[in-house]
Amino acid sequence: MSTDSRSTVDGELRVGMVGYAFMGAAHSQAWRTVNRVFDLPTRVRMSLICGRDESKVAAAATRLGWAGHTTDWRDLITRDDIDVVDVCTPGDSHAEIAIAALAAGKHVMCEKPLANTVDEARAMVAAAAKAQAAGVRSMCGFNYRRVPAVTLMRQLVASGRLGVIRHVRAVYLQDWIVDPQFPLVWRLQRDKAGSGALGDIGAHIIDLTQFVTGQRIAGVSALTETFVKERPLVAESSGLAATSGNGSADGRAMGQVTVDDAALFMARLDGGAIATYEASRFATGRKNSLRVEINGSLGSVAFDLERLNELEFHDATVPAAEQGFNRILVTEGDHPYMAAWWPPGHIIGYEHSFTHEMRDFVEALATGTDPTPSFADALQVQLVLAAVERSAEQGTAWTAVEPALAEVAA
Ligand code: SOE
Repeated sequence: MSTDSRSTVDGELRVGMVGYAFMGAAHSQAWRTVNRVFDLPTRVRMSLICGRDESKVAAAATRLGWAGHTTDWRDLITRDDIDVVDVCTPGDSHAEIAIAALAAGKHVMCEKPLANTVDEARAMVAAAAKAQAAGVRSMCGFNYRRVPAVTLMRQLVASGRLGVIRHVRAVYLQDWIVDPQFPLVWRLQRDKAGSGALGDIGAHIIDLTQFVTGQRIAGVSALTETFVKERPLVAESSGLAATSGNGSADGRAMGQVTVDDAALFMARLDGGAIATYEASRFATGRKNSLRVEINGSLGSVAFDLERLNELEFHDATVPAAEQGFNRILVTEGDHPYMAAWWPPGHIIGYEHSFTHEMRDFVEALATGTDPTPSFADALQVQLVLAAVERSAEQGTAWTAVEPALAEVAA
C-alpha cells in the first residue's frame, strides 16, 4: 500500500485534538487503540491536545495519553508537527476550527453533527473541497456506522438480501434531562449546540439509516417539543469542551432552554422507502436506546444499540415453516472489523465504534483515498435537520430537503 507523503512523517500520523470531554475521551481511546488492534500502513502519534483551561487540559493530556497540551487551538492547527486535527468541541466552534485547519493543510476529523447551521456546514464543505484538491482530507465522525452489526446491515441491503426497501423505523431515546432541575448545560443552548435531541441523537439515526439503505431523505413532516422551558444555570461558563452535558446545578438562577427536547418526523426516502424517526431526551428509562428496523420485500433487519453485538435478520425467501427473526451474533472473523478483535462470541462495546472510525480514517489517509462520511455527506444530514425544524415551525407541513450538491458549487 502506498503512503501519501503529505499525511505522514516517517510513516507517522501526528494527531492534535481540540476538546477533551465526552467525545474527546472517546476519540482518545480510539487513537490509543487503533494501531494496537489493526495492522495499518501508518502509525498514529497522539501529539497534542487542546482546551482553554491550562490545568484541566494538562490533566486530560496525562489521563487520555497525549504527549503535549496547549490552550490555543490556533497554535495546534498551525504547528508543523501536526498532520491531523480532530475536532471534539461543542458544535459552535466546529466550523471555525475545521475550516482553519483545512486551510493550514491539516487533515480533519470532525465530530457530528458537522455544524450548528446549514450555512456553516456549507462553508465547511467548500473548505473541504478546496483542501481535497491539495490532497488534504476530511471526515465527519458518525461513529455508529462502524458498529459491525450496522455495517453488516448495510451489506445485507446492498447485496439485495432485503429486496426492495419499503419501511425504515428509527428511534434514538435517552432520558438524562427528565429532571426539570437538571442544569442548563451547553447541549441545551441553541447558540452552542445548534439544536437539541434533533441534532445530537436524531442526526445519528438520519445518518445511520441513510448509510444502511443507500437512500437519502427527500422530504419530512415533523414536530418538535421542549417540555422543560427553563432550567437552573450552570455556575461555570463553558470553556472549550469543558462541559459534558452532565454538569450540576448551581444556585437558583434560571435560564431558557433554547433547543428541542424531542423531535418526531416521518419521511420519504429518495429510493421509495417511507420512514419514521423519533429522537428524545425524555424517554424515561431509556438511557441510550438507538433502535432501527428495516423492512424489505425479501426480508427485514432489526438493530438495538444496547445489544450492539447482535443483528436480527428475517429472510422471507426461506420456506415459511423456517422463517422468523434470527439473531446473528456479529462476532465472527468474517463480520466487519471483527477479525482484528477476539475469537467468535467475545463481544465488543460502544468505544470500539470509534476505534473502527479511526481505523478507516487512517487507512484512507495512508492510501490517499477520501474517507466517509465526507463533509458533504454530513451537510446532507444538516439539511435534513433544517427541513425538520422548518416543518415543525410550520405546523408539521410537508417540507422537501434541499439538495446538497447545488450548494457546494459556490
Ligand atoms: C448525547 O448524550 C450523546 O453523548 C451524543 O452526543 C453522542 O453522539 C451519542 O453517541 C451518545 O449520546
